[in-house]
Amino acid sequence: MKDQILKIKENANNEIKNAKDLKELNDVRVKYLGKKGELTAVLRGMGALSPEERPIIGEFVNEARDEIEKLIDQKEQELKEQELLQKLEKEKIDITMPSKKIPVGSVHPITGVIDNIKEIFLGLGYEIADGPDIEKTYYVFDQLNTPIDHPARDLQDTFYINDNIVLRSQTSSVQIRVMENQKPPIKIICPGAVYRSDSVDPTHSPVFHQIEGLVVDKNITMSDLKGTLETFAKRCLGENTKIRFRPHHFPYTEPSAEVDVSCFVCNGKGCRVCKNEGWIELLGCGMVHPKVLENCGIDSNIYSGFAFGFGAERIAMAKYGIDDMRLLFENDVRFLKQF
Ligand code: 2NM
Repeated sequence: MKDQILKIKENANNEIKNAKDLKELNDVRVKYLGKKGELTAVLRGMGALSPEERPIIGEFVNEARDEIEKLIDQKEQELKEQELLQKLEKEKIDITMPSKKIPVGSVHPITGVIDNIKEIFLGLGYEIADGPDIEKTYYVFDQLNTPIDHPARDLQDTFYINDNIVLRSQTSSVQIRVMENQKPPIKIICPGAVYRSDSVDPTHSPVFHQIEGLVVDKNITMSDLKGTLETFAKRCLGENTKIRFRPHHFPYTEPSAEVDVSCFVCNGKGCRVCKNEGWIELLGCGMVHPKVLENCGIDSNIYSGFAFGFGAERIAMAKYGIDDMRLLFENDVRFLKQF
């Protein structure tokens, strides 16, 4: 019987050694140590032995069993390590390979222009004010000294929600709200979308973006307005930029003016961008009408102010030489990725 056990051990040993993977090793385990395994069969056959032989053979079987178990455990360890190494080898990544490029967008030219303008005015000590796009006619017209029969209130120019509510046609409504709620000194800019019932063409869009500025304090004069706009024009369009004022009329400012800037493309000589004028119309401005100040509860004998407004699209078009405003709204990536 001892010989039989030795033979089993030897066979088990060989098969363990030759097991190529964990599955084969497990088959060996079952074959020798399992319930129906060869060593178990030997134990079962021990009933036929004499009482003297039984403990001796029993111990011999147990030793063989321990040995086989130990060998299987060792082999299992080896195979596991081997498999791990193979797995690591197979999954190795080359961290020096160039990465896949993740496409990222770019800032829209209008957003870029507005950000740039905000930065310039923040640098001059202004705060940024915000307000609703859907606005009461009270803030868009009445408070701005725009009487009920004024052409700006025309159904043809303004999108009416009802008699008293419109899509704002300018961001001055935000400035009225600030003047009603805040005592001077006031120094703000109001960037935002505005809406006018225009048909789409190269220079018009029913939605565009405005930046309006307002300063109210004691002793604010037209020279403050001129200095501010000159500084702004230079920082926005280049240090060589000149500005000129032309008289104009707005109901909410007196006096009022339109401001042109010297063409920053040709320096005033005349080119495609300025249509050979040498000058580009940039913005409207003026000294806030005393009636507007009084409407907001600001004493016009103590305080005065200036205000100005311009379109972001106009600036973007001039700055980047864009000749059709529609390009700014179509959002064709082939256009947008140039900025
Ligand atoms: C412009 C032109 C001129 C303006 C006036 C006011 C307010 F609220 F103070 F009356 N805000 N903005 C103004 C003045 C806007 O845009 C072309």
